[in-house]
Amino acid sequence: MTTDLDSVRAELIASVDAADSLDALEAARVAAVGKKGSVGALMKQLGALPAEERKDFGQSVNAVKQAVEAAIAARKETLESGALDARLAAERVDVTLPVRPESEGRIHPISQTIDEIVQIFGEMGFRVAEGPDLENDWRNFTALNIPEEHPARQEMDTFYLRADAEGNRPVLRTHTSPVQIRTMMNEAPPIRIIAPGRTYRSDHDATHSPMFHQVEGLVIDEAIHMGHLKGCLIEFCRTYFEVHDLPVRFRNSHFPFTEPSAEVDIGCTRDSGELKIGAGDDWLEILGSGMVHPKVIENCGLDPAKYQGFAFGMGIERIAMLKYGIPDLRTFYDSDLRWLKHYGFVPQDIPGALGGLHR
Ligand code: 2U9
Repeated sequence: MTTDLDSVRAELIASVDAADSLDALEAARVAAVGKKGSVGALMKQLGALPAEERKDFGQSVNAVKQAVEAAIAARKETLESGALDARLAAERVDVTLPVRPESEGRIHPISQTIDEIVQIFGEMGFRVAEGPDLENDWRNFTALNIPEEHPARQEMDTFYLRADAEGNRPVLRTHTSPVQIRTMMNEAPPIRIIAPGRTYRSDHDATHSPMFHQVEGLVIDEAIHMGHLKGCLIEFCRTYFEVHDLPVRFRNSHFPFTEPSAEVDIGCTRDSGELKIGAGDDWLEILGSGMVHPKVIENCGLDPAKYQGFAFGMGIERIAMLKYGIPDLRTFYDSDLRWLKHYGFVPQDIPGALGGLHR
């Protein structure tokens, strides 16, 4: 019995052309020209043929094999370019779309301001230090050279918790200074840190909130002097307010934890009630500062004859209000989404030397 090679070839080519994926094509290839495929089965018939027919039959089977292989190669090319087209269509990028759709969420101005402050001092070599909101009396007052009879210690100004068995009353920290005390007690100089965070004072009116945010800074090393304090804080004020020639003034002041102490003012104008930061005939208080009191250095176990340093502190709400024109302190804590949409920042507003005002 001789097989009708034309119809076998037609059948195999049809099965190749019917393959609709590269996997299906491979299955058709194995069935047609694979080791145990149809063409192989035809070759096995050779032995049963009379000797004079073998050559012709063998050549015809080979021709079938070649035709099927050509069909496989052609189909493969078609399927591969189809797969590429499908992938290109699926991964199509419309380069005319905006870079990113504007996100719904907003960064709170307090977070944005802290990020900006961290960025500016970070570039000067400061790192961020943190501590708990609940502190002991020693770290919040005593170590800072704040005397027992100081008004800040009174119930009127400070939130105290119930006393423990030994009579110690935990206190909601009234400034972030205990973070600097912890750092001085635990780390060896040189120290260069800023401590942003929540602080608490028993005070509530249009310009005071019982919880507010501060950032304080501390530098301790050998031979630190007032020149370092001035250079550092002038640089901060000019970078934060984005006014490169902003006038900065150091005014004599007094704090228990620094000696000498200075309050820092920046130049401004107040024309017809509108405040404008920059060169002008008026001054605006921005922060407090001073050389760390030798007693504070000693309280933390360091030798004040060897180590000196400077410290500073500022209210974050206050400097956020001044930079971003937010008129009312109380609105910071209202969780009003319309307010946040107006004063908040989109996540792409990455704080940096060029960030902030130019939106
Ligand atoms: C240590 C030593 C010294 C931190 C300082 C001020 C001056 C200051 C106020 C600004 C406005 C607090 O938010 S505010 O009410 N702060 O004027 N803070 S020096 O001095 C320190 C801190 C820690 C160990």
